[in-house]
Amino acid sequence: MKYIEANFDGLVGPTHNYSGLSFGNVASQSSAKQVSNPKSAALQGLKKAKALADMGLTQGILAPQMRPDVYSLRQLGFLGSDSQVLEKAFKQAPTVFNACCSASSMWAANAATVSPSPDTADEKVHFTAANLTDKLHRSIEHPTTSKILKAIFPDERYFSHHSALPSHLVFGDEGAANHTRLCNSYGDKGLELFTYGEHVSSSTSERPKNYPARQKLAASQAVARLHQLNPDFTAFIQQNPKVIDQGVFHNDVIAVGNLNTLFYHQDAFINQSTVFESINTRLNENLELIEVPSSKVSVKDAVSSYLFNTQLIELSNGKMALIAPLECQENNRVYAYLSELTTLDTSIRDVNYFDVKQSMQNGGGPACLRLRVVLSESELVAVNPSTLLNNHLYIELESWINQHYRDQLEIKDMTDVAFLNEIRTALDELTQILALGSIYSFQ
Ligand code: SUG
Repeated sequence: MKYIEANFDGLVGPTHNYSGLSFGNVASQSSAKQVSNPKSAALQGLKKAKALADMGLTQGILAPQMRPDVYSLRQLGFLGSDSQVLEKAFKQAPTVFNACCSASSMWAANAATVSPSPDTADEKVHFTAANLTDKLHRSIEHPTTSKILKAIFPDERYFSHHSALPSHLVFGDEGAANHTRLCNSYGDKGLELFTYGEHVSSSTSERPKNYPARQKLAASQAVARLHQLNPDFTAFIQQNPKVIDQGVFHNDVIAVGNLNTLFYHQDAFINQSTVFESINTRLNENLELIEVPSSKVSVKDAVSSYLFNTQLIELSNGKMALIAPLECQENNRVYAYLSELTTLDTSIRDVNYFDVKQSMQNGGGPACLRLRVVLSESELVAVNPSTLLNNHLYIELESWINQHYRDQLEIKDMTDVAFLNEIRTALDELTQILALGSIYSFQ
C-alpha cells in the first residue's frame, strides 16, 4: 500500500500578536510589544501551505483556537460579562491576559506527537496532544487541539487519540517539535527519534543553565508507550543543553529529518554517535547524515535564520527540497552554505524560500507551522476532506482572512469586546468551512 506524508498547517489566528511570552525563545523576547499584522501573518502561512500543495504534497489545515480565551479567564476567577472579564484581567493580571490572547496554536509542530500506523502495534495512527506545560499561554491549547484533531481524524478504525500527559513538569511535552521519524520509505516500520531537553529525576543529567529545557525524557517515554511503539525502533537522544542556552528552545530549531535523512547542526545533541549508529542499523545502513559544522554556520546564525526550522520534503522525482524562511537567504553565511549544499551529492537538491516573517518574529519558522502525519491511502480517505487544501479551499480561506482579520494589532486592542465578537463570528464561519463541528468553549 502507498503511504504519503501529509502536512497540516496551523492557520494563524486573528489575535496574532507579540507579547514576549516565551522565555528562552530569542525572537519572542525581542519582538515583545511590537505591533503585529494578523492578516498578513495568516496570508503568509496560507501561501506557504498552498505552495506545498501545488508541489504535489498533501496539505491540510488546522483551525486556530478561540482567543481571547474568556473561558480560561473565567476559570481563573475573572467574572462578569465578557467585557468585564477582559477589562479586569487586563488591569489586574496583564501577563495572564496576554497568555489568554496568544494565537500560539498556529505552531502546529507543537500540537501533538504523531506515530503512523506502520510503527504502532495496533496499526493505527496515534496522536498525543502536547501538554506544553512550560508556558502558560501554550498550556491552555491542548483541550481544543484534541477536539480539532478528532474532528480531522475521526474514524476510530484508523486513528487513536490520546489526551495530553499530566500537566506536571516531569512530563513537559512539546509534541512533534521534539520528534523525528526516520525510515527508508513512509510505509516501512520507522525509527522514531525522541529528543528531550532534560531528564528531571536524574541528578546526573546535564541541563541548561539559563533557559528552560521544555521537553522532558519522561514525557517522550510516555508518548512512546501510549503509541505502542516497538522499543527496538524507538530512540531517545538529549539536546545539547549549551544550545538550549543559545535559544534552541525546541529541537526543530537545530535539526530536521525526513525519510532516511537527518539534517542537523554539529552541536545539536549530546552522545550523538552511539544513537546514530543504532539508528543506522535499524535503517539497514541507509541513514544519511548531513551535519552542518560550526565553522560554516554558528549556532547563533542557525537560531536567527532558522536554517533547521526548514521543512525537508520529498519531491515527486524522489529528491528532497528544503522549505526555508527568507531569513536564510538574508544571512550571507547561511545562504552560502545552502547554495553549496544543493551542489553536493546529498539528497537535498533544492531550497525554496518563503516569507513567514510575522511568525518568525515570534520564533516560528516553516517547520513550526506544520504537523506531519504519514498516512496510507485508506487512512487519507478517512480524513475530514474539508480540511484538505485545494484551490477551492485556498480561495475560500483567503477571502475569509481578508474579510475578518485586522492588519494591525496591539495588546490593548484585545480588551475590546467588539473584537472578541468579531472573532467569534469569524471562527464560527471557519468551523463550517472546515466542517469541524463544535470545537470551541465559549463561556
Ligand atoms: O512556543 N512562540 C512559540 C514558537 C513555537 C515554535 N515552534 C517550534 N519550534 N516547533 C513558542 O515559543 C511566542 C508568543 C509571544 O511571545 O507572543 C511563542 O509562543
